[in-house]
Amino acid sequence: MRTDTSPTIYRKDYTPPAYWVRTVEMGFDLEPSATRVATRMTLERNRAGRDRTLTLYGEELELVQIRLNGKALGKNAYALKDGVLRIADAPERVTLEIETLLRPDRNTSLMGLYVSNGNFFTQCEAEGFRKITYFPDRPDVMATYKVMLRADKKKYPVLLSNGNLIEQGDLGDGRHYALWEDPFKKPSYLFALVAGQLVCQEEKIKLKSGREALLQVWVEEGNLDKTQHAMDSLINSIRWDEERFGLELDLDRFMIVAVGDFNMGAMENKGLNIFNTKFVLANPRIATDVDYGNIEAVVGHEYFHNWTGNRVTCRDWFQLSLKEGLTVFRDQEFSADMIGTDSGRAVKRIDDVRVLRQAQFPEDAGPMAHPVRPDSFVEISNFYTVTIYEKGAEVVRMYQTLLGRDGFRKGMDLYFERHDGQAVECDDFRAAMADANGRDLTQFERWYSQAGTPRVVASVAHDAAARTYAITLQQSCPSTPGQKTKQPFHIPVAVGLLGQDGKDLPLKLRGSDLQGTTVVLELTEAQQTFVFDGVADLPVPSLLRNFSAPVVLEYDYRDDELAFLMAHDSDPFNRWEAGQRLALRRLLALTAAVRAGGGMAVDPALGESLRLTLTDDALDPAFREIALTLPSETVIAEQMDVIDPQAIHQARRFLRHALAQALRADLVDAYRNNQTPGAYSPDAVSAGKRALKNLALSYIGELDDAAAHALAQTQCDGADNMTDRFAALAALANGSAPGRAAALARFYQDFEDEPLVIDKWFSLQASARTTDVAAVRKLMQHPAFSLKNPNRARSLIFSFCNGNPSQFHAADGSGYDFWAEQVIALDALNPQVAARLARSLDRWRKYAPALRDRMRSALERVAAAPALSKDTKEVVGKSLAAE
Ligand code: B3K
Ligand code: ZN
Repeated sequence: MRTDTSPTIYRKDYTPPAYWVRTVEMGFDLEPSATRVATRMTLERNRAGRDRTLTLYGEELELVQIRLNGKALGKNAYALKDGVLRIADAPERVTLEIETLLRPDRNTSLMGLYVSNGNFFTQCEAEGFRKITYFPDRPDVMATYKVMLRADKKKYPVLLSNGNLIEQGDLGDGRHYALWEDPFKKPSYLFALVAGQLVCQEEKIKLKSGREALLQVWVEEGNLDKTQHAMDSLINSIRWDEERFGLELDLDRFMIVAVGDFNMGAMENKGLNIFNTKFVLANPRIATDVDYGNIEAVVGHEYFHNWTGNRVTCRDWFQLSLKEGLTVFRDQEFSADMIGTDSGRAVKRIDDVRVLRQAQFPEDAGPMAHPVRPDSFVEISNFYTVTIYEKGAEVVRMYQTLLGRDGFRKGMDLYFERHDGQAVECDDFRAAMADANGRDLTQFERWYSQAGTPRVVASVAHDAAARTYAITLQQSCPSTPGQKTKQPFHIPVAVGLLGQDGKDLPLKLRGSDLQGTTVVLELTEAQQTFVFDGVADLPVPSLLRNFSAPVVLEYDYRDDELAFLMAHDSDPFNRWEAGQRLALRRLLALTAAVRAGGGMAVDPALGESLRLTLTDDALDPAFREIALTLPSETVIAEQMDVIDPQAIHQARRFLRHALAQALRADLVDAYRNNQTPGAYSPDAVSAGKRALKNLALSYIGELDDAAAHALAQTQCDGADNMTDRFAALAALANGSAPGRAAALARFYQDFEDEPLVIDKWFSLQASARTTDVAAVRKLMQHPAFSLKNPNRARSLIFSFCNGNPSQFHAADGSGYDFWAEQVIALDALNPQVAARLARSLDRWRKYAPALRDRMRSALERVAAAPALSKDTKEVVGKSLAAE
């Protein structure tokens, strides 16, 4: 139901439900154009409250009938307005029977029950269950479910829902049924059903307690050669949660189902996880090393939700990060442990921090900035953000940094001891961490309530005579919408000191018994000084080791100090960080030079430091790759008061070209020395070698000469795996090689039947340097393009708007016109996806006036579009409003 003024929902207005739902029984007669849903639920008045109004939510439903305690309710017996159905003065115990009629075939929003490639799927988080039946669709209402599915047996041979299969059989009329029961009570957002033509890979495993569990990965026919990695990842996830957190799978049966039309990555429905095919299907032919890593992470993430999210869930949607931040932290740790080595863990950490800086820092500085636990929203779907997920994970990580691994585990144990089977708040998690460790974490609450990225400015003073070294830390946090001033945060700042020989000094922090070569300083005031004793010679400080807090750490390093840290820091994160600081400095200077119309030049120092890293065989190839990757255009943009996308692009390209020239021989060596002959394996060591080899290829590609073209062409023609083939195609696509067009065409032909690879094909072209708006419009005419499929829309439109800044921000504003058109077109089909795209202009106020004005017009055009969803309206409204 669309109304003109969508209300803002406030956290402070939370009230417990007037009624609890105890049991839910549902019967589905599945037909694409008319699915009948009969629901019977038993409810009990909440004794804690005085409200006697039964409140149910429903959207886009045809209500066939509603019966209360056996009696049909006439239209006067309830009030139905704006998607809320209220029954006043209901009795203490209620049995409610509701029949609704749905049109899954017309459901393009992909929320509720929908059809994808002829099969039925559901998506209920956050508020999709109300598109299936009228229900108290809120996460604090938990019930047990029994679900009967009936459908044509030929068209829908497989019928799945949550929990255990109780019974199945024929109905005699060409239809069949399956009855499922979920023994665990759950909120409605974890309900799921799947019906259709699917096949599965299955495996039985023994759990730690000795119980047996059946694991299944369901896919469309023809995809069974792509499920092994997902299955392996699931088994590894189960083992890891048993080991690291003592948490066992609580079901006899655990299913993963892949679907090609899906709004996000995957969904943790109890016992029946539904996944975007992108995060299930893999074999060497179609998936890259990055895909393999993502699948492992997402399979882990959804599995880990079984405890953090499902067994203990959220009281209300403001607490979303309670399950998401915690579960992202858990999947990050899982992926790191799967690599196993210290340097592998560091590469994973760097990857995660890159995502944070690339996406979350800009969000925290823009119009949609919100605390990890927001205070208000219009549409909850807009709050599945990098702040809730990635910053939320950083907040959880800080507990571990402050309390240690064992202390963190104690906190987790207490959390489950107290709250298993409950719907709780972020504060409950913090209390468990504090109480289990006897720590006062009151101030730590500000990480949940205050938005914005804190800045920590460090300064140092060395007294050679007194042999002391003092580090002063000052913190501040910029204003964000609705939050002008901020209170100091409780920030763990891990530091080390490097002696002149490059080795860590043993640390003696005054007033503390902390020992070792890295100590965690706890910054709790606006300004604090920490003194180290016994420091005779001037050290180089290594600050915020392993990125111990999600802050911007400013310290006035000299170039030679950064080069020193790059070469010697024992903390691999900061070793990488030093290189990034140095490169960012050069990139900003070059950007300024472009803007001033002057010539660009780079001093050789950066190249020499990078050469040392590139050729240091003691370093893992994966680390060298990440160290040689320059800060992205978005990261550079965030450092500027006024963003000039063309200048940034030119500067970055110039630096890449200059480095390619300076390091050519070493890059060619790296290319040769990091081949991975033999059968493809996605393990971290092989993947690291491929990453470094392909980074070398991409740098060499900057030279755009015959030798570079030949190298890419040979790799493209001979590759036996997608990682190498795609890297080579990218190198060709970004240059002027004669074989460019033919390579793109052949790639399409070879993978025409693999939708996930065709997504890559679109995405590669969308972000190629020479692709302008006109070229994207042309690609939209390609028969394989469809706006309705979220993966496809993202692969072309999002990749262009978010991944090709210099073309998207064309001076004539054509990119913005295109953006507005696509947001409006998508909004009519799928508001969630449209609202994501709407965020591409978040930072419009930071651009030069000519671009800024054009962006504002485009935003206004979208805001004024008729029948706009509340999703998109909230995003563009906030963008235009914030100052
Ligand atoms: N919990 C789901 C996200 C649902 C998003 C709904 N708009 C996936 C996840 O975080 O695991
Ligand atoms: Zn999640």
